[in-house]
Parts: sequence; structure tokens; C-alpha cells
Amino acid sequence: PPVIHREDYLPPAWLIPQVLLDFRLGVDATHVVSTLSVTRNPEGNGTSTLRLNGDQIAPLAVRVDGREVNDWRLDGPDLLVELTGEAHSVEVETAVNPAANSQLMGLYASNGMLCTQCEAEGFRRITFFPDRPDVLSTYSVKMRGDKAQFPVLLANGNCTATGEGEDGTHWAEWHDPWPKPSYLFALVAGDLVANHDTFTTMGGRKVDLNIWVRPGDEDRTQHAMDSLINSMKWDEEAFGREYDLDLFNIVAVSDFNMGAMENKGLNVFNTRYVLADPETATDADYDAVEGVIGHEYFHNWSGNRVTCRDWFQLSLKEGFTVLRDQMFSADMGSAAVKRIEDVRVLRIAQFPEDSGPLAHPIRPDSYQEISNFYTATVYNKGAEVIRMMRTMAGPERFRAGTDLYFARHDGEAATCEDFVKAIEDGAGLDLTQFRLWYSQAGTPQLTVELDHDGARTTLTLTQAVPATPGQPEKQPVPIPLRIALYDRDTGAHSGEQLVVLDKDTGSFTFDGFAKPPVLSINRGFSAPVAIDFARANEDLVFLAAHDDDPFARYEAMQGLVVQYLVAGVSGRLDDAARTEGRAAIGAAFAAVIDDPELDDLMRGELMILPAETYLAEQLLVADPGAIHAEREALKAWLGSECGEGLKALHDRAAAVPYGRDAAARGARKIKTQALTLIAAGDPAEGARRALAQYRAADTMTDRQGALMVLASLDAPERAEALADFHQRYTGNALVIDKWFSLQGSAFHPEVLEHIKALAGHGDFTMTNPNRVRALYMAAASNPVAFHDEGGEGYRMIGELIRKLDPVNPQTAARFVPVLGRWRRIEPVRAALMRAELERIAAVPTLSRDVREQVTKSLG
Ligand code: HT7
Ligand code: ZN
Repeated sequence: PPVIHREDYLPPAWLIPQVLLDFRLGVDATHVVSTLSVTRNPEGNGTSTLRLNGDQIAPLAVRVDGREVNDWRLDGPDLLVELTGEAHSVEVETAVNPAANSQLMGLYASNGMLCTQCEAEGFRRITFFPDRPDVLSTYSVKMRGDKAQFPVLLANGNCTATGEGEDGTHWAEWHDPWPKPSYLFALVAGDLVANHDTFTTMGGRKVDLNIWVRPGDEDRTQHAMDSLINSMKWDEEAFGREYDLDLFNIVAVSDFNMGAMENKGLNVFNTRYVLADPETATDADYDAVEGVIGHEYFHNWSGNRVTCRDWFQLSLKEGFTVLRDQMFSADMGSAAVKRIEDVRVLRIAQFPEDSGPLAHPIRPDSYQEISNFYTATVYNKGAEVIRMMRTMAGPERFRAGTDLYFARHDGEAATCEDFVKAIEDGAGLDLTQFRLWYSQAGTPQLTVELDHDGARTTLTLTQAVPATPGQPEKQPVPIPLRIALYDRDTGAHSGEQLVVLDKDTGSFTFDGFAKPPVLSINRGFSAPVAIDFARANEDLVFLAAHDDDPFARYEAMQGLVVQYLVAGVSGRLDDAARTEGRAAIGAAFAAVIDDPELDDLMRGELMILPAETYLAEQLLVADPGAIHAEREALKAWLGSECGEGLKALHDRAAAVPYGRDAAARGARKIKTQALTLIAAGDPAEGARRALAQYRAADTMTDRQGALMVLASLDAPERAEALADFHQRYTGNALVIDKWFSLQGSAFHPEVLEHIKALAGHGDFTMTNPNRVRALYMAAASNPVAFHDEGGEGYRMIGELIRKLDPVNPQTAARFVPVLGRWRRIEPVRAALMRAELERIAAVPTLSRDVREQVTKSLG
């Protein structure tokens, strides 16, 4: 497949100021007439050929200025039309079959309703068009369809007219006054009901808000509505951004490739990020709904009003919007906990990407299939990069930078460079060297040394940005580090400082400490780097108990455990060191369990052990079996060592009544954390308590938590609870997803057999991405299943990819990176993983999506 390069960007030869779309809707056949007003772009290359992209569609008729023409050509999937003048009307007719569209890109059917997904290149599966984000048009849409089948007809913008047709049909016309690229086009038709509310903007515009769902689901939409209203208000206050239409529609669909889509005025959401009530959604699900609703709403400015020039600039909208949704969620709840969660996601999802064969800069240089670049790097590292600019500028100056960005580029298709320049000018920063964060892949590795000599303390920092595919040589990047030095005797520090390391090595000196101080570094995770700093357990225990930066406190706990487990799997723990390491961890844990100053949400964070993927990341070549065994052994030791404290914690939390407030949520969080460790230390006691928690549960948080613990246990209570859960929630797709997922991620000795049986269960289907992810993403992230010694887990994922690719290549491609980690895994498993990739590569009909990921993973 051709490789597309960022450097090859050329402006479009033709512009399309206006688009008229006329749809005759049908689930099996939808007829589309598209009328484009076409004008020559003065900045284009002057060609007379209009290239209209297509994908698996054929032109039924082509008309230029109202007259049918026959001299059009096809160039692969694209339609080429010759134009002689400066401005024309070009009309193209196409027909598509939404019911047959299992890729879920373009126009497709989901549960009898019709909906669209056009980002990144789905519009070309509906009609021929210059399907690139720098062609901005105003859209007018007319749609007609059977009134009983599609009582609700929605598109972008405002509804301008409706009417009744013949034979039970009806129609609606929609007009979106804001010029937009084709990827933001949306249409929905179906039997839907709305939760309706209004929001009055800071400028006094009254906006109608609707959350559309299938009849029966409306009682589960209030949290989404509250989140939407909070988002609208927050964006006015935090970024000065006001909504710009009289209507904002959200539609929930159950078949969706990603989380949601920010189509102008008509967001389309995976049901997973809309529906929530305490009986069926966990506290984490509530948070996810709030975050995704915010994220898509914030795109109205960061993405829609200012869009991307080309797809290499994806992080311009995604990185910035992730930062905005992170800030929003931090303001809505616990900022400390939110930061810890965001860093955990970065470390689990992005760090491995950055150190593997698919590593790419946040602004990639080339791609074969753009869908493969909706990655943790573009999204989450992209957000971290912008966060660093904010840290260096301070909140007020950063805001001046974003104000300038929006003012300068409103209505434009912009680049990452435009963003950096606006922050540079608006915030008064010199970001010349900082731009390397956009062009270099790889997580910078920071080595820290702290020397104490007399009353002078010297901090020496050394950075290395590792080589990544296509980038053997790297330059040092500016790394802003928030630090504090604690006096050991007083337990206090004299103020936080920001140091910026912008060379390979730098030294910073500090006076006034009689004894070597305790260094708290990268507070708040001010830079997305990996830190190598060998330090005494004693210092980590000190920070875990005293650091006034909550993230740094969490980090100290993590450091303590990571140091111990990595030493354990590397064979560097003799009996004495094991005893000392465990004692330090046990003491820190006991302090966390008992600390009356801690709120339970934060206590829960401090009790989470580092993930196995993160531990593997610390090793050049990892043995997943050894990591799992060492981590499980520590859990079991902690469970029995702190058993009494954990049981008391579990009992205390179980007595807290239901509420959505932080205290009640915190209690639910620690309840399951305590249960997990109790079960590790004493499986029989764990099973007894888990079943009791399951039976007494008045929320999905408690019920799922209990079932999660039971699913990993070889206990009689397990089967009873799993059967009850399935029977209780039959018909509720999102909860049945949980049932699949819990079993797929269980650390049960027969987990592979269970997964195989679940794949044959009547509720399993390959055509619903949520269901596929529920079972197989769980399996692929489960070290017991995936890294099975005999390679059964790798074969299972390989087979899934081969089977899923013809159905839904985008979703199939998402499973390749786990196999692509083979170079960092011990040789026996590595060979099995590689063999599986080769088996996939041998399939001649592979999609571009899977082919790109597999080829790069093998290369
Ligand atoms: N901007 C949206 C991206 C998206 C997407 C991309 C490829 C295929 C399907 C998709 N659905 C949504 C989502 C977002 O980041 O807001
Ligand atoms: Zn987004």
C-alpha cells in the first residue's frame, strides 16, 4: 500500500464552498445525490482535474453544471472529472448498502437505525468528495425515509424544514452554517427518544440539548446530560469558548468503532459513554461518560472551529482536546486522583507504544492507514506535551496563548506548528527547541543523581531519548521538572521549583541542607519521561507518607513496589533484600490503610500495585510469567501481612451508604481494593467476603468489584455469581459486555478454556466492537491468558485478527500491537509471538489497516 508523507502536503486544487446532499434512506439501499459547488483554489496547482475520493462506491451518474457527462474516469477508487472553468456545479449519484457495512465507516445500520462515521476517511464511502480535512464547506442536507422505520431524522446544524411524503415517508432538511470538513458530516435516522434540556450560553444564546437513545434507555441519560451542561459551562470559564448553534444533539449507538465522534452539532456516541445508572454502571463508567461527553463537546472549538490541515496534524485537535477533557474532569472531581489515573493510562498504553515497533512522534511523518494513528501517542502524549507548555508558561499566560490560537485560526484548517507559534506568541515563551517533542518519538529516559557535600546539594540530570524506528539519532528535549527538596529532620520543604533540563546533562545546586535532603521530582508528572533514580527504600517510605504533592506520594509508593518487583524478577533479591523490601512496602501500605488524613479515593490510588505491562517496561527483555508470579506473590504477602487492617477497611467501607459524593465513591473504591488483597492472602476468606459483597451490592461498582475477585478464584462461589450476573442482566448489552470482560481478564488457571467457551456463547458476536473488545481486549491484556507459556494466548489473538479483519479491519488492527511487543519478551515466547505475526502476514487479502501494523511489527 502507498505510504503518505507529511512533507508531500499540497493544497487542494479545487475548493467546495457548498455541498447539497439528498438522501433516500433505506437500511439495505440508500440513494445519495450530492451537488457540489466547485471553485478553483488560487493556491492550488491549477490542474483542470477534479479528484473526488471514493471507497467501495460507484458513480451512478455524473452531471456538470446540470448536464450529464460521460468523460469522467476512475483512478482506483477515486472519481476524476475534467473541469474547464473557474467555478462549476458537480452532481454525483451513488448508492450504498448500510446493512452490509460491517466496517462501521461511512453510512451503516445499527439495530435498525442508520448512522454515519466519517472521521477519518468515511465520507468517501457515502459519496465522492475531496475527503481531506482542509476542504471546508457549508452543508445542506435533505433526507427522506419511511416514517415508521425512521421517525427521527437528524443531521448537522439546525433543522430548517420537515414534511410528509408519499407511501408513509417523511423528510427533513438540515443546514449547518459553519463551514466544515467532510469528516465532521453526520446523519442519523431511526426510532429514538430524547432527554431534552437547555443551556443558555454566556452570550445569552439559548441552546436546545438532546440526548437521543433507543426507547427504554432514556432513564439512563441524566448523567450524560449533566456532564454536557457542565462541559458547556466549563469551556466558557476555563477557555472562554461559547457554543455556536441553537441545537446540540447527541445520539447513542451500540455499534461503534471508537468512543464517540464530534460531528458538528450532532455528536455520535458509543452507548458505553452515554448510558449510566447506579444499577448498571460503575463509578469508573460514570467518570468515563463525563470525560468523553466533555471531550467531544470541547472539540467544537479544538477540532471543529479550528480543524486540522491534514491528518498528520491529528494531535493538534486530539492532544489539545484530551488536555482539555483532563482539566475538566480534574475540576469536576478530585484533581489529584484524576492526574494519577491519567498518568497510569499513559504508562500502560503509551510508554509501550513509544518503545516498540509502532513508535511514532505525536505528529507522525508518514502513514499507510490513518486509522492506525488514533493512538495513545497522538492523544495522550499529545496532551502531555501541551501540558508541559502550560507548566512552563503558567495558567494565565497559557490561556493568553490559547486565546490567540483560537482568534488567529478560527475557521481555518491549522497545523501543530500554528498551535505552537500561537502559544509562543501569546504566552511569551521561546519554544524553538521544544518543537522537538512534536518531531521525535520515544520516551526520554532521565537519570537522576543527588550528591550532598557539606551544605551543598547537587542534582545532576542526564537525558537520553531512545532510538525509534526511522529515528536512530535524537536530540535532547526541554524537560520541565517540578521538584522539591525535603529536610529529613523537619519533614518539610522550602518551596517547589521548576527546573528545565534542555541539554544532555545539567546540574542544579541547592544550599542549606545539613543532611542529604529527600528529593521529590517530576511532581504532578510535569514531564512524560521515565526516571531512573536508585534510591533507598527509606526515602520512598518518607515520600509515600509525607509528600504534599499527591502524585509524588503515589509515585513513591509505586517506586517502592517497582524497585522490589523488578529486583525480584531480575534475580537480584537475596533473602535479606526480599525481607527488607517487603517490610518497607508493608509499612508503607499499613500507613496508607490507617492514615486518617487521606480521603478514600486517594487511599485507593495508593493501594494500586503497578501494572504488569508497566513492570515489563522497566526491563529490556521481560519474562511475563516471572513478573506475574512475583507480583502475585507480593499481593498474597500483603494480603496476609496487612490482613487485619484490610478486613477492617473492607468492613468500614461496606457500612458506608450509597451516594454519588466523593466519600461514598471512595468507600466503594477501597472496598474492592481491600477485597482483592484479602483474596490474595486468604482465598477462602476472599471468596466468602466477595460473595457477601456481591449479594449485598446496591451498585454496579460493588457488584462488578466482587465478581472480578470471584472470577479469578477457583472457588465454588465463582460459578454461582457469574450465572446470577448473566441472568440478572440479560438483554442489557453494556452489562453483558462486563460479564465477558471480567472472565476474559480473570487470573484463573483455566482462563483460556473459559475464553474459548465464551467465544462460542450465544451472546458473542464478531460484528459488535464493544463485545469483541470486551472479551478479546480483556484476554490480550491478561498476562495469564495472553502470555500462556505454550503460546495458546498468542494463537487466540492471531486467529481473532484473521477472522475479524474481513469484518472490521479497524478493530482487528487494534489487536496487532500486543503481538508486536515480541522483541521485549523472553526468547521462547518471543518466537511464538513472531510466528503468529507471520501467520497473519501470510493472509493475502489482509486489510491496509492490519497489513501496516503487522509489517511494522515484524520489521
Ligand atoms: N475524533 C474522533 C475519532 C473517531 C474515529 C476515528 C477513526 C474511526 C472511527 C472513529 N470514531 C471516532 C473521536 C475523538 O477523539 O473524539
Ligand atoms: Zn477527540
